This record gives sequence, structure tokens and C-alpha cells, in this order.
Amino acid sequence: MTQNPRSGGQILVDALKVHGTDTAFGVPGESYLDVLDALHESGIRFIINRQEGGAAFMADAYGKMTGKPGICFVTRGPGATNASIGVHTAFQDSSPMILFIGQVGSDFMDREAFQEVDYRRMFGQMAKWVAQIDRADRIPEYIARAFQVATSGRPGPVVLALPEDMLTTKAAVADTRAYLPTQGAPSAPQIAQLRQMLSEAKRPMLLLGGGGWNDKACADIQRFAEANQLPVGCAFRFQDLMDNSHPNYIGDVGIGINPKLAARVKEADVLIAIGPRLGEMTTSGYSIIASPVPQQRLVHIHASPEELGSVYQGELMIASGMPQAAAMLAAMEPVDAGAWSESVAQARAEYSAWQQQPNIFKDNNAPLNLWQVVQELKGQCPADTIITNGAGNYATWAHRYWNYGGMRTQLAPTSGAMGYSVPSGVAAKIVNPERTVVTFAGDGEYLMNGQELATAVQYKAGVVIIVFNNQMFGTIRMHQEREYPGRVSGTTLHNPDFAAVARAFGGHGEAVAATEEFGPALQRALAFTRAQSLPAIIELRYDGNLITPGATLDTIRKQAVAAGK
Ligand SMILES: Cc1ncc(C[n+]2csc(CCOP(=O)(O)OP(=O)(O)O)c2C)c(N)n1
Ligand SMILES: [Mg+2]
Repeated sequence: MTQNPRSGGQILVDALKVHGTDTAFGVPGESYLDVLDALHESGIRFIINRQEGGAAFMADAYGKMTGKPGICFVTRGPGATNASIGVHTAFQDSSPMILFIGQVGSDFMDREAFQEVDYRRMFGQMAKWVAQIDRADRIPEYIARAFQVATSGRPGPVVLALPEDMLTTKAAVADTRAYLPTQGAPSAPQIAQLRQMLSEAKRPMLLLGGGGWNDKACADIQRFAEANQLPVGCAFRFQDLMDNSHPNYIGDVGIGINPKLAARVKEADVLIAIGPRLGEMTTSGYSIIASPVPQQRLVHIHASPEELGSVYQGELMIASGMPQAAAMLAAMEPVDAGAWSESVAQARAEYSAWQQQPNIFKDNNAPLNLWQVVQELKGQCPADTIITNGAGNYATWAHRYWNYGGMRTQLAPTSGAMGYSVPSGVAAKIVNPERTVVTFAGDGEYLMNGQELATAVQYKAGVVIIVFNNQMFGTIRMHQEREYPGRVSGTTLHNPDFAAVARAFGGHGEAVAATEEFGPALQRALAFTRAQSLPAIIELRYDGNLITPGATLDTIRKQAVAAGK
């Protein structure tokens, strides 16, 4: 097939269209003007962000929601360094993503020219693949490979640098075919072995997590759990892989885990982990599952053969995509679940008890009860509401007390990156304009990417943002009181009026300081976001002493002093 000569930028945008790209995120730069020109009238929606960190987080969220690579364009040096937090998050979260970076021209390269960075070295450990496209006639090949790598096996980020002169060079080159993500699948003998192990179990448990899931895979796993009456836990920040209202769902295996659930994981005789890496947060610091040889008979199913056996020596390790494994497990002949079927209801009751009002509110008579706030959200928001958050103690109120409605109702960084909440919330609303999206943000966390409120207004993303204002970097303060009681250092914040900030950006803003004010404020915020397709902030002003559901700062400090700290 002969092709008319096209510029590098045009070849690149045409390639994106071949692979089904409908949306891209980014911040412009003079380094990739030819791509910007090709995007003009391309049919691809280019969401312009206010900071590259926000753009890269949005691309990560897009990848999580759609399974297609989130596309992000940034400029060299400063743009790329800003975007790096999103690349790291996409790597840790196993989200498909492609970051394109405008690079200095080949005529100036390797002189540390203006804003020049060698991205292969910079992103070496953070991305699945980093490359620079030096010839316009090879763009289709590189783009096809980028999509292939980002989505195959364990999904993750790819970084491609685009030298400026390469983008303006014309080449006559044909487009490729659309990419075809490839995944492994369990073999029949592996499923037979899994079934055999399950049939020998007395206290089996299923643990779901990781990237690469879709609706069908979640539905298949639910059928497998039902047929074998298995209790199901979800790994840290993958709590939406099973509808939390399902009778077999027994809680999230993450930070601040229900001790009864931790005991169940620890004492399981056969643990079937489907998808999670079994990282530090999911294993309570490698304690509830021992490394390298777990005490449980571990079946570990993961998309990447490199992951399997690297931290945990499973008795059975299967390299498989999630849809492939889930389909085969759904079709597996069920085992006799007589030995454990009664314990599922018991585990579920423990989960329900864990979601009841914590004592700190009963004991403190706090004017603003954060547990009640979540109950109010449950009352007013639909079950398929998407909840987003970043890092900080405030996230506990979502993780522990909200019931996630299934795939994909949670967007939260397993990388623990602050600043994820607002961009992911805005991206969720852009991708799903018909869904309700509620973002949980800390007062520290909000201001790491709160500028993306402007993006929400520009693209009419009616997300409701709840800012938990405790006037501190609370998580760090909590650790501080535990290790250095009473010596507050570097964790106090003086904040703006967040509700006024929202109004200044063109949204709706209210501050709430008492429990009974929250319900009506939420009603107004939801009505505003739905009617106007614009964002709203509800700022919660509350007593910073209420640092976690389990303990106040005062208690933590007293315990530390008593322990001789
Ligand atoms: C980008 C980034 N910087 C720093 C940290 C370390 N860190 C974790 S939680 C936290 C404080 C979060 O404060 P805030 O958002 O106000 O939430 P709170 O804990 O007060 O509820 C910090 C500084 C991080 N996880 N990510
Ligand atoms: Mg805070």
C-alpha cells in the first residue's frame, strides 16, 4: 500500500486512531507543535490540563476505567518531570498508559540542550518500556508496540520521546493494524490442580486484586465464588472487583485491615490470590502472608510470569490474564464446600460489624461525625457511584465505610500518591458523564492537584469533591505522635477557604462543620453538579484529633509516652 507523505505528528495521531484512541490528556509545549496540529480536527478529544501531574493521573484513571492505554502528552524536561508521578502510579497500579514527551531536536541532542533529559534513564525503573522515536517512518511500529506492551501481560506505562525535528519530517509509510493485547491462560491441568487443592481445604479464601480486570471477568469470578461458597477479600485499593454488598464479600485486605479479616487470611489453609501482586499494603507488611514461603497453600494467579515466585513461592503459580483465568474458574466443576460454607456468613458478619460506627464518635460527641458523613453519602448516591481518593488518613472513611458497587467504582492509587483524588475524579466524570462521581480529598492532598478544578469547569465535569480539612498532613502527624509524641514538626497546615476556592473556579462550594449540615449540603452539591455539569466542593471542618476510626491523636500520643517514646 503506498501512502502520501505525512509529517511525523500526523503519522502519530493517525496511529493513535488506528488503535482506537478517543481521548488524550496533556499540557502543550512548543516541543510537539506538529502533534498538536495533527490533533486539530482529528476527532480525538484532547483534554488540556493545568499541570502534567494532573494530566498523567487522568491518563492512569482512564486506563483503569477502560482497559485501554490512557494517552498523555507533555513537553520535555519540566513537563516530563511533572508527569512522572503518574507514570510511577500507573506502574505500581498496573494501569495501561502511554506518555508521549516532546523531545529536543536531534540537531541539539546530547548537549544538555534546553530542557533536555534522557528519558530512558529517567524512567528506567518506572515504566514497562521507554524509547525514543528517531525516524518518522518507524512511528507506526513504535506506537503499535507501545499499545501492545502497555496492555499485554501485567499492564503498565510506556514512555515515548518524540524529537522535535522527527515530528516535522515527512515520511511515506503505511499504518499498522490495531493492537491485540495478549494474555496467558491457565492450562487444564493447572485448573485441575487448583480444584484438587480446593477440595482438600477446610478454610479456603479468595483474594482479588491487580490490573487487567473487566466486567465479564468480575462476573465470572463472582460465579466461581458463589458456586464454591468462597469468602472473597479484595487487595489494597482494588476493593471494587466484587460488589461489596454481595454476601460472599468479606472486606478489604489493605491498610488498617479488620483484625478479624487479617486473622482469616493468616489462618486460611488454601489462599487463592487472583491478580494481586501481594505487596506490602495487602500483606500487612508481609506478615499475614509470609515471604518467601507462605504458611497458606498459595495459588497465585498473576498476569506476569516475572511477578510469580519473585516474592512468594506459591504451591501453584499460574501466569494468566484475569478474563482468561476467571472464565476457566467460572466453568470449573464446583467442589463440595461443606467444610467451610457456614463460615462465609460469619466472615460477612465480621465485615458488617467492622462497618458500624466507631467508638471515637460515641466517646467524643464530635460536632461533625465522619462516619455519619459516609452513611449520608450511602443514602444519597447511587450504588454505581465512582469514589476516588489519593493518599491520607481521610481515605479510610471511604475504604472502610463505603460499599463499592463493583467494577470500576473505585479509583485510588496503590502507589499512595497524594494529588490523585481530584484528577481521577475529573477523569471519571469525563469518561462517565452519566455516573455520579464523588472525590474524597484531604486538605493537604487536595492542593497537590486542586488546580484541575479548572479542567473540571472547562470540560463540564460535575464531580462532587469532599475536602477533609483537619488542618494538617494528618497521616504524618499520626506517625509522628506514635514515634515522637508531642513533637509536632512539619505537619501543620494553614488552609484557604476551600468552598470559596470552588466558587472562584466557577463551581459550587460549601463548608460544613456539623453532622446535620452535611445531608442538605450534599443534596445541594449533587443537584448543582447534575444540573450544571460543573464541580462542587463540600469542605468538612472537623476536629483533627479524630485521626483514625480506631484511635484519636491524644490516645496515640499517650500510648507512645507510656511506651517510653
Ligand atoms: C506526593 C506525596 N507526597 C507526600 C506523601 C506522604 N504523605 C502521605 S499521607 C500525607 C498527608 C496527607 O494529608 P491530608 O491530605 O491532609 O490527609 P489527612 O492524612 O490529614 O487526612 C503525606 C504528606 C505522599 N504519600 N505522596
Ligand atoms: Mg489533612
